[in-house]
Amino acid sequence: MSVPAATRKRIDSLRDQIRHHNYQYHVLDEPDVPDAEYDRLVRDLQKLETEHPQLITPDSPTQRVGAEPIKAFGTVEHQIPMLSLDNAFSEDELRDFHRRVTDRLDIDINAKLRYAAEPKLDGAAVSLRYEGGELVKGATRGDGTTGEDITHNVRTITAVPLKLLGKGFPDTLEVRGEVFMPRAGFKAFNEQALKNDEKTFVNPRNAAAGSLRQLDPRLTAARPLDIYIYSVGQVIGGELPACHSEILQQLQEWGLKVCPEIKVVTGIDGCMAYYQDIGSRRDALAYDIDGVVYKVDRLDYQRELGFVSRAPRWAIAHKFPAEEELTLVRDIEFQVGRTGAITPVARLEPVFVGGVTVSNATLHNMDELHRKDVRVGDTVIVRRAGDVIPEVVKVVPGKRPAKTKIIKAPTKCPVCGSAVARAEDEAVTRCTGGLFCSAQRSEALKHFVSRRALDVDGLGAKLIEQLVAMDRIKTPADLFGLKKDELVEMERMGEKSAENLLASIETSKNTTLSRFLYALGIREVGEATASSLAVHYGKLKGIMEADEEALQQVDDVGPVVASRIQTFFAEKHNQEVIRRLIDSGLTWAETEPRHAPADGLLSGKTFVLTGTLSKMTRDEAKDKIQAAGGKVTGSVSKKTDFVVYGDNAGSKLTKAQNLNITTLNEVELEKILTDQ
Ligand code: D41
Repeated sequence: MSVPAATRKRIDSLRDQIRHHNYQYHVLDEPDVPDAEYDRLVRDLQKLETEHPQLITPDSPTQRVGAEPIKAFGTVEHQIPMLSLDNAFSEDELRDFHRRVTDRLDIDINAKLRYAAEPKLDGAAVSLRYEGGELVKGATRGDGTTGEDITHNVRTITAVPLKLLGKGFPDTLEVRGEVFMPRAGFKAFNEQALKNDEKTFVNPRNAAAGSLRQLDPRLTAARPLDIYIYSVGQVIGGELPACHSEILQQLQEWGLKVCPEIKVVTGIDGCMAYYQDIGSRRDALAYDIDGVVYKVDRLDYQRELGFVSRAPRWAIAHKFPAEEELTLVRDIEFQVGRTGAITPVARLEPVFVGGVTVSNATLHNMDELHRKDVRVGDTVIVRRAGDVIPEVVKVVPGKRPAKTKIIKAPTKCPVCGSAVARAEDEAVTRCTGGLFCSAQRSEALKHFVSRRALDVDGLGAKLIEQLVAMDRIKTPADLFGLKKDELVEMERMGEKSAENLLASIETSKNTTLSRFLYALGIREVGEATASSLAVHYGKLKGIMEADEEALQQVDDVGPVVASRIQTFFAEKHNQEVIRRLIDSGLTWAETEPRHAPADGLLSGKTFVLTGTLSKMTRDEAKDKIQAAGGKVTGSVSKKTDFVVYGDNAGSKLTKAQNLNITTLNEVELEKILTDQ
């Protein structure tokens, strides 16, 4: 059957357009058409290909996912070995590297030698082979000489072009890079796996490597994988630029994805500045990295330097401090928090981990302590990642001494001796002493003055503990009665710091309703809820007088939170503290309430939104429902009246169906918004 030339042309044009949009979206991160337009192009192409299957080519953008699993992995010989990287664990070791490089090149150690600096991704190294611009082979690094054929799986990674863009690329172009799973995708994947009772991954690196080792490409296609290309392997029939950084730039123009953080720096100072900068932004990156890599930028220098035993002399990985280390548990003690929560804490032999010396690590709660079976005398793995509180990950069983001490749950508060209690549905044990317990008082005060609450500068933990211990401060209101002469009497308090502290206490009096509510430390009322309450009511009085039912009209306030808020403000003691705070001059601007209309079309109705809506965003849908008096909550329960679902709706929709709750698609939602 012959195909009209116009149809062939249309198919080619659709493929080119789709490849271009893929490139904009996945490689440059600058989508240039709305999703709907892109989807339309793909559908048009799919339709033409179904009508003319003889025109389907392997490099068509519709052909990413093969239909059938493969039986076993083939092997791939790397024509040019995939080298490994040497590590530097300190600035000194980096300086040694730079000295070796400049010595061998016989250039001045202080000459402005250019390095390409890039983040070191924590994923799986792969090789991609393009022939005539078409992706023909994908392979794992393996032992550097032989890897596994994972062509069927790399094809499913949307950031991997099946066909190179533009022209001028070599006949054979083999590139190397790191396949990784961005943190958000990793989290979502694990959450879904947990729900489905399926295997979860310990970290994004294992997730990336595991996903590439699937026999069924449909499984790999469902994993949120991404790639950054960081070097070239075999090149036949074509020329590349003379610098590593320019090669990467060229690869990007041919449609390959390169890390946007790559920078050319000069000398050791340039490397160190880059290391500090990336290190400080590490937590904000979308993916895990474990260091940075520096590569001598000039290829003629690279050739001159060569390599030793599988690692190039012209590159080095400068690692961040390890986030996990081994150390000894000296003791296990219990800390009492602001809400009375009693937390077991391991006192450790100090150890350098995650860039700081750690001597305490949380064990979270009694259940965790028992599950991990941590005992005094044990050797444990401690972990400190980013700004997260250090925690005990697990015991090293082989290192347990003959004699260990097992810690029992406390039967009374270790600070004030009050009884302890544990709510049925909670993992934490709490001290029932309330503000009788000095630990709870201190912690409540620390929270009250913290940066995101009243933000009082210069009132540290030690000072608060002293003031509480001497009973000088019993409630936050006492803070505003502090005098200079008594402050000067305190440990490590000079005249100047006392004056500064009083000044910042004074400044803190000018605050916002949202900060004030957050500062009160009502259980379950974090910053987001405090802010919702402030917007909804505008005035403190409204909140203090609201009953539980009314409170539940506020965004994200469910029955539990509503009850906590109501109980807090019903307490005479709390009312008294608030009155005294206001009397001492605490102020904020009050606004008009932004209640949902009580007589709206949807008043009294509770909605849950799930899946991807196509006509409006979830936020827009929420605004519309609220404007009509309805309430939008996050989880489906018997109290939910409607569940609005879009594409890829998950467990919330299933739950709604099980509970016999009315479900609405977008059209049906529009309908009840206008004419119910
Ligand atoms: O981000 C990485 N993980 C990364 C790995 C990177 N940015 N650059 C790398 N460069 C090389 C050389 C210098 C040998 C081309 C690497 C790796 N190698 C590498 N990854 C796994 C083993 C070696």
